[in-house]
Amino acid sequence: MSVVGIDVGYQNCYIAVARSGGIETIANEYSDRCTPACVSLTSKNRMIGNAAKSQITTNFKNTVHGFKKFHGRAFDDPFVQAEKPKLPYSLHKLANGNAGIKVRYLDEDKVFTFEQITGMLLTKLKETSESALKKPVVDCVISVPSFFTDAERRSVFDATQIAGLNCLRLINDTTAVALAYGIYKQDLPTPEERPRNVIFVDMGHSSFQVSITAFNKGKLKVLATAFDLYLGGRNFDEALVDYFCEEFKSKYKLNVRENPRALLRLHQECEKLKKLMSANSSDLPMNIECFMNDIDVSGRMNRGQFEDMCAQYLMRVDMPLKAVLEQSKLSRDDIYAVEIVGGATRIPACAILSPAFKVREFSITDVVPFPITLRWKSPTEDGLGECEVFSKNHAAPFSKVITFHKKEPFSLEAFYSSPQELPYPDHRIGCFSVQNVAPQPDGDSSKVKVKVRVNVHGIFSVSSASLIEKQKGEGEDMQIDSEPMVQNEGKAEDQTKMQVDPEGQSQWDQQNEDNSSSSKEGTSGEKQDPAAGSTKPKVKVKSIDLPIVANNIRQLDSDVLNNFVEYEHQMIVQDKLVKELNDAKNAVEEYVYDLRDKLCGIYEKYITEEDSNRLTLMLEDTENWLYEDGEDQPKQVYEEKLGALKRLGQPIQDRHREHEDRPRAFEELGKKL
Ligand code: ATP
Ligand code: K
Ligand code: MG
Repeated sequence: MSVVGIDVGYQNCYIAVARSGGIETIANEYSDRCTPACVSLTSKNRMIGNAAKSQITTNFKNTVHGFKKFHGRAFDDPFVQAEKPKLPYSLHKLANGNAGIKVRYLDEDKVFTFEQITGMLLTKLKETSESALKKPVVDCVISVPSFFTDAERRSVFDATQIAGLNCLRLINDTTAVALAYGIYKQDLPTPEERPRNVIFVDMGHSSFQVSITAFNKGKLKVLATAFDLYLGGRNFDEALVDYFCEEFKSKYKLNVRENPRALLRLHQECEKLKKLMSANSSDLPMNIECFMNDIDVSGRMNRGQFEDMCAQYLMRVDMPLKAVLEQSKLSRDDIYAVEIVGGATRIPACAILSPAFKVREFSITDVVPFPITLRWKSPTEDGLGECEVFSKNHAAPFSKVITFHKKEPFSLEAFYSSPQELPYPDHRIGCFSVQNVAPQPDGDSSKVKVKVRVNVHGIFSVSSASLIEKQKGEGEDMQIDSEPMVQNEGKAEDQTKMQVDPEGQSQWDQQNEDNSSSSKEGTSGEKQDPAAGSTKPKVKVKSIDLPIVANNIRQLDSDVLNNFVEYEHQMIVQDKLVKELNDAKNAVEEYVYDLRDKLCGIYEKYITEEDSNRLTLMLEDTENWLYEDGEDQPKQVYEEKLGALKRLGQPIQDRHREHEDRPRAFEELGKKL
């Protein structure tokens, strides 16, 4: 089974796969290595990717693009509200308060969540992978911005479920770039040597991300990440759009902003102009025919002028670069290189996960971008308290065990502890209730070990809890600490080691799960804790797993998610039916053109003039029918039409072939004699 790496961008998506010769980006049916992040809903089907992009200006109310940052967000979220007036499609407030979209689909008003929209996009990318690889694709790695919070990550993860993918890892954009950089380097410093520090800079369409990563042979460790959430290619396009809106207002008295279709066209033209300016410093024209009210518009722009217009954006590039240096406490002299990317360059990252392609073991340690705090309370006991469980830039994935002493069920609230730096309006992550906690038979508090974790996807959870039954003569464990104790479980490297075995499945995920399940033995927390490991005697204790009820903010209910999975499946079937119908219709059209050409060419000698004229007339009728009554017929009608034409065309074709074959047959016979 192949693992594909998918870079789901705000504007562009790329798929990479490891093949025997190296890593390859997969081309779609348009021979394009980049698939637009665009979904268009119509009265008959869905169009996704390139086909949807061509609908942006024609079916603008039902063509969804630029939606990546709506994942895991409330409708009332200030970011969503700020974007809303700029969108050609309608946002909708869902029952759970999340933002969704409202479109016409199959001639009905329909509301979709962004998990569903990204799910549709992923369905398309899955199909593209499958047709390129000629086998089913299920396992994938998806890149997400390093600044994505818990709710956003869970939302993207749900989208992968809807598309029927098995997401092995949500990898941070800049970490994926770092992995792609490091995996082939032969000259990285040995583990004993000072690491090589590299800065990665990713300017996408919607945002700007920077990381500092330290490399040694076989491993990378992200030291810090920083970002400007609202700085990307989009800003440059918008600067041009603003400029031309003003220009066309004064020059042609056109109010472009009031015409969504014209505005979308202007956006497309401005992006083209921007790209032209990257390669060309001279004055460039901007011409759009029949732009609005039948008016052709034109304007000019050059690189110098454009850079002046964008000075405010270019200035902002410095801040995140300074921030990563500051956080990592490195100076400019400690930096080996600065690698600048955007778009397709990052995706070779998936190679490491592919069993088909033997690569060296490479360990990845990422960071927790925002500090996470846990607060606990029980209904009656006092002992309300809180503790920062993951500091900023803490290694991830990572698990910790926290020991509580409790007589009754209690709940743990997780939240991001520095709201001022959080690019998300709600600092809560979720609430986790630890259930079935009871006092010991002698009335004392029970020892409850709770495991908290930031997993490979960068998602936080209270992943397990167990009650440790008191044993006689246990010594210091009998003491009741009033303060909960936090212990690291293992070194970060142990948690993240990824091994790729050439013939097996990608194992690192399992290995990670193994790591976590090993903590079910009561002593493993202590055993691996560097501080306590050597001094404490191993004691055999009885531990009972406790159920945890998790309630994460903005999370889809599991039955809702299951319905979405089912509905996606129905839509796939519907799209397939429409495709078969279109194929049947196209087959008629193709046959008409082909036969007509041949009647005046190679078939001329094999049909009487009278028959030929009659058949040509019939072909013409069929062609007209296709544009009129035959425009929208069931598949069967097209199949019958094609059958009827073939009954007339086939005998001519047969006579032609017979004639062609005859001399060849004589020749063969001649050879034999
Ligand atoms: P994000 O990372 O924000 O989710 P993305 O991954 O879709 O977005 P990329 O594919 O990395 O974005 O980059 C797309 C941006 O790069 C667009 O704004 C596009 O116009 C811009 N771009 C592409 N080629 C050029 C070029 N030659 N000159 C200038 N800009 C370009
Ligand atoms: K991209
Ligand atoms: Mg990107």
